[in-house]
Amino acid sequence: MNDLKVLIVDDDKTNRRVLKEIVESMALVLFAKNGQQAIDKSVELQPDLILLDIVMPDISGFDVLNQLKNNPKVDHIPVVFITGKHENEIEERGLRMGAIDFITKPFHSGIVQARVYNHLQSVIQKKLLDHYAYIDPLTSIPNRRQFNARLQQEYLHALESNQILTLAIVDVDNFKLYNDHYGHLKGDQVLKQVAKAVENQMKILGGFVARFGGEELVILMPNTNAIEASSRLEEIRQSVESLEIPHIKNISDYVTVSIGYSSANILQKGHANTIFEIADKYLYIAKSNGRNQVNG
Ligand code: GH3
Ligand code: MG
Ligand code: MG
Ligand code: MG
Repeated sequence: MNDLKVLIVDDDKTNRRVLKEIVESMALVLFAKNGQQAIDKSVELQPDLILLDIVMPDISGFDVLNQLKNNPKVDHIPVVFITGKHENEIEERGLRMGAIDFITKPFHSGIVQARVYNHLQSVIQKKLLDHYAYIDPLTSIPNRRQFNARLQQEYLHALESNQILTLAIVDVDNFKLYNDHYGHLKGDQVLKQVAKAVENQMKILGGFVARFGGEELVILMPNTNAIEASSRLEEIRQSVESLEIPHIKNISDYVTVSIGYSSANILQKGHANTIFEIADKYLYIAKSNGRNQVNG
């Protein structure tokens, strides 16, 4: 639980200190002294829960919540109002705006601690669900669901900024023969090693990698043209072969991959799926031309 972060937003120093004492056994405590700081720190530090005062000298807590709910980077972060305001209308307004709880001052420390604890339990559950929803269980890299979301995001970004987006499909060569000869459990180990190698290379080269399904990985490289893509993907291809995983049924002595890619100036294209289809076509050509190669 120690990797949880709670942002305490209050213009009053004493309030900040009292809340810190309540929260610090459960999470790392971050502070904001005013509304603008609350917004900036939420975006920058991505807290797991925000305890938000309402009356502050610059922006009110309501306006802070409104801005958080209108920013996709932070709209998911649960917010609890902690305030001296007691009117039912104000509590109703806060909850209707999307706050998950409303605590009035003066408060009882034990009750606040129990409430924060319960909210943090929900955060932990959600993180677990997100992990199951978006991470491939075999390779521990992002899965196809996460890739689909990322593709839409990168496609829109490329469109707005008039940049070239490269999409590549990486497919293990003669993998059915590998399984037939070495067994599926050994095959699983190979997929893990290949995924890790490609992911490590992408960390260096810049880009996003996911398991698309089966023995296929998919790569997104924002702001990358065909020439840059070609040399980076060649490095990826080599990094897999240089793992030197024996594969006596392959065209090389080792496990290899074929890669098809498409570097699209997608302003001219209608749909994100088009660049996937083009990459797939080049992958097919890489296979027909003898495998263990990059084609785009
Ligand atoms: P090519 O070089 O043309 O890509 O041939 P290939 O044998 O790799 O391609 P094919 O599509 O015929 O077979 C893919 C194989 O990948 C078949 C399937 O058993 C294997 N595979 C898919 N997912 C997994 C997995 O999670 N674990 C293991 N061990 N094998 C898998
Ligand atoms: Mg205040
Ligand atoms: Mg395949
Ligand atoms: Mg294959």
